[in-house]
Amino acid sequence: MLTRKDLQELAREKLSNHLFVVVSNREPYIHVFKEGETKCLRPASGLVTALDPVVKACSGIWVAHGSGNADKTVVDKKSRVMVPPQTNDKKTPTYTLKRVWMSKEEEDGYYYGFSNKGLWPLCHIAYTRPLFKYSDWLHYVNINKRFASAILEEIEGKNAFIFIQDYHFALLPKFLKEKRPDLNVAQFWHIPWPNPEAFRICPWKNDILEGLLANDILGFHLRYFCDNFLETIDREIEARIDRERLSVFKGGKETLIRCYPISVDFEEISSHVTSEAVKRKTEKFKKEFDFDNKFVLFGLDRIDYTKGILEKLQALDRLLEKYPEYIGKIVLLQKGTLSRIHIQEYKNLNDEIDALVEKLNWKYSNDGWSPVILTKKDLNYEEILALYRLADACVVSSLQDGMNLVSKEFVASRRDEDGILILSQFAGASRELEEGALIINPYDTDNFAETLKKAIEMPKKERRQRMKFLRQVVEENNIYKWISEIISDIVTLENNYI
Ligand code: GDG
Repeated sequence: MLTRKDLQELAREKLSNHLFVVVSNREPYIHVFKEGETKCLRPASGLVTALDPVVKACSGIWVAHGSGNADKTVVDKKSRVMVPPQTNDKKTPTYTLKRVWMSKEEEDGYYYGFSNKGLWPLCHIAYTRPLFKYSDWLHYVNINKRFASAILEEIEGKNAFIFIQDYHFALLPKFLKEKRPDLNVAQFWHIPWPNPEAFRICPWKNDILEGLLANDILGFHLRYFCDNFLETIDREIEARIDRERLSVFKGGKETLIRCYPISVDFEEISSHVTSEAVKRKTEKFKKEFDFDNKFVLFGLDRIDYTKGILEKLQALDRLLEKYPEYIGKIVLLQKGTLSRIHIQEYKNLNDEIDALVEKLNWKYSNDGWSPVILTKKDLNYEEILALYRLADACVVSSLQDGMNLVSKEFVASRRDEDGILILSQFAGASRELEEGALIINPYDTDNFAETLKKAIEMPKKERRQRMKFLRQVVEENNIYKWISEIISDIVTLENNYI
């Protein structure tokens, strides 16, 4: 099992001659005005957990959109700030966060528009129609160019590895390589890659594919997404595909297509659950919610149409309809994290979820009991861990999901080797976790309801066996393995060994 220390050593050893640059839309530290002061917050994100130690270990640079309302007040003339803020002992390693600015109009076109009304539904086949607007596309192109300029400014005269995150930057590799063909550029696409039939409707599909093929390595969570990408290339552009090497040659340049399943910091989560802070939160929740003698289902999702929250509620409805003996004995605690609320589909979904919860609670509630507790309150890390530990089962019912970190966090938090994972077959995580989890098809309401029943009735011994197995898988395939494999491949590629 690889640890944070192994990763830091690998980064120091292999990346010492290069500047390591991570690029993402969301920043790892955000400055906000709060209660009359400027505060530096660390957004809860699996990506930050994975990449923060690497960037620290090699004193690299992280380039991201400066979205905090106090972000501009703390940066230098080149929009840079050292993070994390130094504590008194001054021993914490730091790195440079370079912020890229954009107007509301640009953010609307690049982020809400092309990225999230266009590419997000295009890549997740969840039957929400993608929307392609030329004005959004122009903003997307311009913001990709702006990120390229910001990066090029920082790496002038230096060797660098650029590690780009996600679908917000499909054109960035090309803009970088046009100016600096010597750079090593890798990109990780955190969402699925669809089949060629689905992808072909995008009006700017060739620009996107050519942009991505400027990478030296392009990573996906699953082999299935790599295969879809290669199929898409085969159908859409002139390029040679080497299926054995899993690579594409275009204009004399090779791009390796690789699968790296993302994960979580198993060790950290598994030890943090026993902390006093998590215990205090657990006690608080036990008082707040009446979970005594109830089978507790827990859901933690961004309110997004890909996450299958309505389908989860429908399955619970079916269970109670078919097996009324569970009325009063089961409760679903669903945390819905508000997301992309400027987009109409997300607003509508939020309303539909509220209405369905209201309907179910009206239909079944008795003696002060209701089947669903829906909360949208911000939860901190300790609160999330406390809820994972309080649950009998964690229910992930995504209609499509690149990986799904919630399922892996739940497993990592169950140091007690108890708890059941109910997992959609359409979440990338199901490839690794199918043996220990109860696998569902969220579109099949009856079968989903039967699976909930199976979970409620599962003997303790089987719960333990399954959880033990799941924990071995996540412990071995942790976040450090994910990033170490990517770094090793980038380095090997540079030495022309692959
Ligand atoms: C994309 C892909 C892929 C949620 N609410 C709160 C909170 N969270 C945290 C969870 C988890 C993360 O957010 C959600 O990660 P997921 O992987 O489940 O989903 P996406 O946001 O859609 O992520 C996905 C991922 O990228 C990584 O590649 O797995 O497939 O769609 O860590 O714990 N954290 C806190 N409060 C909340 O209220 N603190």
